[in-house]
Amino acid sequence: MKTRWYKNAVVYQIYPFSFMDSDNDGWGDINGIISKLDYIQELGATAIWFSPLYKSPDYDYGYDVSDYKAIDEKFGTMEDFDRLLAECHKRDLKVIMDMVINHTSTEHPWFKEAIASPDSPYRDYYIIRKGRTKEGKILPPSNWESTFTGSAWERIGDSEDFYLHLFCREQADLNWENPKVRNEIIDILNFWLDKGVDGFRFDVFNMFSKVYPIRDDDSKDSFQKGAPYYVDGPRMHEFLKELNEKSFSLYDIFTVGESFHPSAEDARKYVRESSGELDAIFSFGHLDSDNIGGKKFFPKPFDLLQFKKGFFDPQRAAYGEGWNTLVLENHDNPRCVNRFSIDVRNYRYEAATMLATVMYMGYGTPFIYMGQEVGLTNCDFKNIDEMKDPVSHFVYELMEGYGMPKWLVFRFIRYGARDHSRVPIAWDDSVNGGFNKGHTPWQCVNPLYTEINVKKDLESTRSVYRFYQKLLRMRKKHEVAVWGETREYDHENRRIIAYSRTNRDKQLFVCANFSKHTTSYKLPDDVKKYKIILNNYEMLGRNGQKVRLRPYQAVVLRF
Ligand code: TEU
Repeated sequence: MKTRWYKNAVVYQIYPFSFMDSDNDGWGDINGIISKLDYIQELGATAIWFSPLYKSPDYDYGYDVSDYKAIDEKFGTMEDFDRLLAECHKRDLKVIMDMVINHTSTEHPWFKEAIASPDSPYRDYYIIRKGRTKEGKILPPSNWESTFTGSAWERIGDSEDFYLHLFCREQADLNWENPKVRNEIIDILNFWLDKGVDGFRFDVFNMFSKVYPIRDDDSKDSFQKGAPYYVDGPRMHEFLKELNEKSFSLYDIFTVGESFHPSAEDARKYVRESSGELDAIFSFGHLDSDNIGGKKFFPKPFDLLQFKKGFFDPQRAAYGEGWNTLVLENHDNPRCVNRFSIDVRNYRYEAATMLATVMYMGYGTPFIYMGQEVGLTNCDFKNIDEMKDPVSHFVYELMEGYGMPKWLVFRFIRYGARDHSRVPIAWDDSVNGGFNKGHTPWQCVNPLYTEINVKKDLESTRSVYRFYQKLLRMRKKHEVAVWGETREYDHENRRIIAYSRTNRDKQLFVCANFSKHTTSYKLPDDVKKYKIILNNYEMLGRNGQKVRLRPYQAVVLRF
């Protein structure tokens, strides 16, 4: 029976490499996570999503899985995991596993077998095609581009064959057309579900189905070459329905898919309860409001109207038919207080609490990325060598190849790098920010750790963590915050975001100033008599229907 518990849930995301290193070897680990579960529970989270804990050679830090049924040694053992699961459940924290099944590591035994011989039955587990010969040269089977730059095809040794990889060359795309592959995946999902995990986050799920036969992408406006042939492919809905029938529907779980630039129509179908596919997806439209064309490394001044569209559209699409997610940060994005043209130097607390209010009063399940709850900031990387994410390096090489000066390239990389959110969590001002006892961490610590850390935040009178607690408690208390319909007001306003949540006779109104200038805002006529139930400042300036919102001020009114 499906209770759909996820609708009332608050999910906390952990990137295990960098959360807590209990054995002082430089890597975060499962025992470290267990030692911090009370902290997560007290925040108000009710579920944890773990970025991959499986065995991996870490070309893409866990997102290249070489054994889906094993815990990677650096994180611990399967016994440690079982204990983690039990400790989470003891605290009423659900456990959501990351499932990276668009591709496997090239070190996965299936792939090794596949390339060992052209007659291997595993050959058809992957997407392997003959290259094209032109003027004596062997070229890739199509002009498709990898999300991580360059061709999406890698040649197998000196044969004429290539395999498809939409990410790193060490991440080979699985052939979902092959029913054996789908059965293997269902077996993996049910292995974890039988252990008692409570759900999955599916990595780039809307790339599972590709258009065949493989062909060149000749369109001029593709997000990246080939995307029309590997995003929202023709069998997507069918594949999800099959997983649902043979796995998800047999358990009371939450399934959330990370979508890659989905079409509005497909996005709606993926989450519609009557479709029987996924429970929710992540949409990142609002996070593209400070970059050019969805490309993270290319800055543009923050566009609040674009943020609003990306924030409200998925809520409207899901309301009444399916479910939505609310995301400000994850392991693929810089810290939110450093984005959206925010003056983080002067208003870190105000901006962190304003963003949380705007985001988590929306319709959908809140997702909070580790460290976000204390307003951690981007890392002041000094050079590219301090960055571990392969994407930062690929894009660096690409831009340098265009002849751009190194200092400029590095500025672009620093703007969008995934590394910012992947540095070890600063727990306090001791060595390595309390991440461990002094062993050099796999990734440098944010040099700001003595200034900005969890301990300091908890001790401060302006604690971001305490504000999050208040906000999440309020969400729990006012059911309308979970179930209410969202209605946007004054879309054209370039400083203020405003919306109501309504559920029968219960109504909330949220308004926030996204700028560092005090700004007046006239409340809608129906918001006449109200009570302030949340405010990230002590006071709210009022004059009749007008409110004066200070820099990054956000309020929630009950009316
Ligand atoms: O991300 C998919 C993805 O497309 C974005 O991460 C984005 O393309 C990337 O940040 C480049 O800017 C998922 C995972 O979240 C990510 O960590 C993995 O690297 C990727 O899939 C491949 O598994």
